[in-house]
Amino acid sequence: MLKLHGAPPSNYYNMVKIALLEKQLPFEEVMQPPTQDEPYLAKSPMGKIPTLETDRGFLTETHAILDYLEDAYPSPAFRPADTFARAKVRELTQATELYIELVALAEPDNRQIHAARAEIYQQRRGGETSLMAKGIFGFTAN
Ligand SMILES: N[C@@H](CCC(=O)N[C@@H](CS)C(=O)NCC(=O)O)C(=O)O
Repeated sequence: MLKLHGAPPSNYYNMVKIALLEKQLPFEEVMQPPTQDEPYLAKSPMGKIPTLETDRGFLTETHAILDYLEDAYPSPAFRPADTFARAKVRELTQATELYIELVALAEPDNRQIHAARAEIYQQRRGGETSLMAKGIFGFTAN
């Protein structure tokens, strides 16, 4: 059975979860905050979420996962059959990620986010549970 590793506060995680639900695929959710700890890095080389566990191995990067689900389970289809319409859908999703989601995260005035991220990475280097796991995701990895 497919297993989705990650946590609901992540928009990326929710994109994959919605895809799985819309395609009515049986899957299990494995609560996992982002972490630089082993053994999660063996599943997700950047330590990011989401990760999809398949019978052929682990997949990361949301768009790669969505492409895989669409190709492996074509019905019901997310992407229109028409090539131009399909590109327009991709244009919308990619623009949303690049110019809205990522810009919001990188907002230069948002010093608190930058400070928190710096602390998170510092803690990871020390091998402690990350602030992100405690504060944002509300739980720690097993
Ligand atoms: N490019 C990745 C981005 C995923 C991502 O940034 N996820 C966040 C949670 S919303 C994360 O794992 N952050 C931890 C980190 O950046 O180390 C994807 O498309 O899946």
